[in-house]
Amino acid sequence: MWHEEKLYRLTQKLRSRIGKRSIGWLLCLCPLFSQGASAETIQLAWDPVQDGQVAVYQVHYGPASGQYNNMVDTAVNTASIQGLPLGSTYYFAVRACDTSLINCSGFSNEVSTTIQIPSPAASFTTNTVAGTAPLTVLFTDTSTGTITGRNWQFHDGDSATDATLVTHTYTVPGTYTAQLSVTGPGGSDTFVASTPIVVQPPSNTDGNGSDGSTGGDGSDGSDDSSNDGSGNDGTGNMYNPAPIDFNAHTLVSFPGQDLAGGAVIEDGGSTLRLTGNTWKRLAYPYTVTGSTVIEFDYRSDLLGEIHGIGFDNGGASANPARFFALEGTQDWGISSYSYPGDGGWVRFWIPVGQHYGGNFDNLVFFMDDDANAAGDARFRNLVVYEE
Ligand SMILES: [Ca+2]
Ligand SMILES: [Ca+2]
Repeated sequence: MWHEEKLYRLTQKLRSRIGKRSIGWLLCLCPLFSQGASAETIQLAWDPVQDGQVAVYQVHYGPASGQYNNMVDTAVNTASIQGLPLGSTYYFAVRACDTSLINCSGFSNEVSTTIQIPSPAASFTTNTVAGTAPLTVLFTDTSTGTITGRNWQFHDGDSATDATLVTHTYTVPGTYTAQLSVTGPGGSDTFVASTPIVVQPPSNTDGNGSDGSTGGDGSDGSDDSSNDGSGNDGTGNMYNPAPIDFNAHTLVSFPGQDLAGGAVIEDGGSTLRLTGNTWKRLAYPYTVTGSTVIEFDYRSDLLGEIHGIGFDNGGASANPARFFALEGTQDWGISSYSYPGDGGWVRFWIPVGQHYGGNFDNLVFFMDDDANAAGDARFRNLVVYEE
């Protein structure tokens, strides 16, 4: 008993002595939080204590201020703490101890941080990037991160949500740059395919006599290469005559509709741009048959009431059964061919002859926007041909 009591007193004395000396240890816990590849890993650093007695630092931490229910030891003045729940806030304080781990300093200042949830990174792959309409493409989501929502835009007017495997069929020939947007608790991300999907018209093997006029294709080589070149010229298909040179045509106001803004010819004649509330006709005598196709690049930067194109024979009124409405806030015209509305160029392939036929005098381009006179529409590399 005596020995035990003596030992106890001696221990208390030592503790007291070391403990008093330990009071002088001051720790500044620097709020150096960084998150590594594994986002839930937190790095901490603090000023070292310049005292030979200090053998270990204890980092105490927990999900509430002053309530530290976790602790890690380290011999140096930094620590890496792993496995913290994403989105939670944690509080940290450090103290220095001697080798006994009994004699320790008080806690340093407390610091806290919220464990950030990493933003998802969107990406996808496709099983093909080219083919003949109708072209069915399998899209596979390869995004990373925590994802709670997906939005697929195929840019032919169709979209899909949520699924990680999506099959989409492009029925209208053209060049489509699909994109996937993902969202999660850490944010959102959008991935735009680096390689567009080129959908070619159904192969034309009937040796249509009108193809002989396609000798002029050379003049549109530069334009085609950025849009539908791989679909058209690459295959040597002769379905595509030279596009309209708008500079070679006279634009005529459509009665009662050509009210604001105007028409500008761009790209050396290959593009007609309408702005405001503008309708234009140009003389283009053509007999629309069951095989007639009108094909063009289209782009809009500002949405108006009706954006579109069609044939007509003059006159004072617009017949909605003749005009294709590509987009707009007004429900008017043939709306089977839709622009996705993202501001980029989209190739349209419209089988006009499947909607109407007969002899026509004009092509009509319209950018109707009576309310705001603020629309924008561009038509480029336009061709009319027999399929
Ligand atoms: Ca109008
Ligand atoms: Ca209108």
